Amino acid sequence: MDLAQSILQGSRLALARSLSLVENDQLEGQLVLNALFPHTGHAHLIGVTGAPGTGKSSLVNELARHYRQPSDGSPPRRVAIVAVDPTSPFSGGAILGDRIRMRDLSGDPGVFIRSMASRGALGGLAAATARVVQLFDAAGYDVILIETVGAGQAEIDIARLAHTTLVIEAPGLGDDIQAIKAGILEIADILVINKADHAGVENTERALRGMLELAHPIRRGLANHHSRMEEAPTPAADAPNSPIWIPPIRRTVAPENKGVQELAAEIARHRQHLVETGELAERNRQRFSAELQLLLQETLLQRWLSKLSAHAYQTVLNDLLDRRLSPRQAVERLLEANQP
Ligand SMILES: Nc1nc2c(ncn2[C@@H]2O[C@H](COP(=O)(O)OP(=O)(O)OP(=O)(O)O)[C@@H](O)[C@H]2O)c(=O)[nH]1
Ligand SMILES: [Mg+2]
Repeated sequence: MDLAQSILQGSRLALARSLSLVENDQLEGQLVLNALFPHTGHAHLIGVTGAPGTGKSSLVNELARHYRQPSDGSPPRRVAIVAVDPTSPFSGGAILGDRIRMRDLSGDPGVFIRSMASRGALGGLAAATARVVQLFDAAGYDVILIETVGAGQAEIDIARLAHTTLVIEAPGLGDDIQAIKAGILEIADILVINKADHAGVENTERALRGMLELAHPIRRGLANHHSRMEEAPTPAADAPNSPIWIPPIRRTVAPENKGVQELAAEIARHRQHLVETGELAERNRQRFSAELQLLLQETLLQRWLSKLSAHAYQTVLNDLLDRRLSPRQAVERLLEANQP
């Protein structure tokens, strides 16, 4: 039986093997993904990002436990956890730490934990994460939690992958305006103040609200409207299918499992919002369109370059260096010399 079939039948071994093939974009991995693609599109992708040490792994751990044993009587869901560290290749320690904290989940056949470390280009890491997530989706994992550390472009790329993005802050970090990156707030669907047992929660929440208003002026308008209308029932922004989602702020204490159930409810509410407003379909459309264009570019370029002689390229490059051709003219020259 081939790898794809084995994965569909629930083989963890086949999944683990394919994850490596897919992560490294090997031909065999591409074939597995091709075969499994019709089985994707069911999972809820949840991104968890924020500064180092804010408690992302602890929260991911608690959320996973929640989905495995829902306290609201809903059936348990299969959970995949993808821990991505784009910051450095020297992150073995942090990832090992995650593994240890997540040990209590590791005996559960309904949970699969995968760590991914930085390898070369950051764009490459986001693409590799996308492929790994696709594989988990096809393998029948209902919830895929993607943890990323840091606050750079890589997080934003990875967050684009997720349906629901949680940005985790902690008191003492969050009340320093410097520490709150507007860029990261813009990708937040839900803001979480973890370590709410620490002093300074109020300050952090106030700072976050302030930053949210700066980051989302339209939302601020609605939020102001909302607060002025406090007495009036059901302001527009609170309606379940309002087209505008105002990122809620939630407090948690991960090691005590405080606020986790409420956070999970907020995540479910966001998912429902995406479905009801048609935003989920629209996001999928945009994502696939971007992926299609990227692949098309890569493939066409590779194909075209493979027909170009090294000599022709060097000649034009020299003309460019000697300022006989501008970069644009150089491209035109190459296109003339190497008609598709
Ligand atoms: N007091 C308190 N400590 C917490 C809380 N959540 C996590 N911690 C502790 O904070 C430390 C960091 O937690 P992690 O879950 O590893 O944080 P992280 O954001 O995943 O860290 P990196 O992946 O290294 O960025 C650990 O020692 C946790 O036990 C919390 O709500 N309250
Ligand atoms: Mg972590």
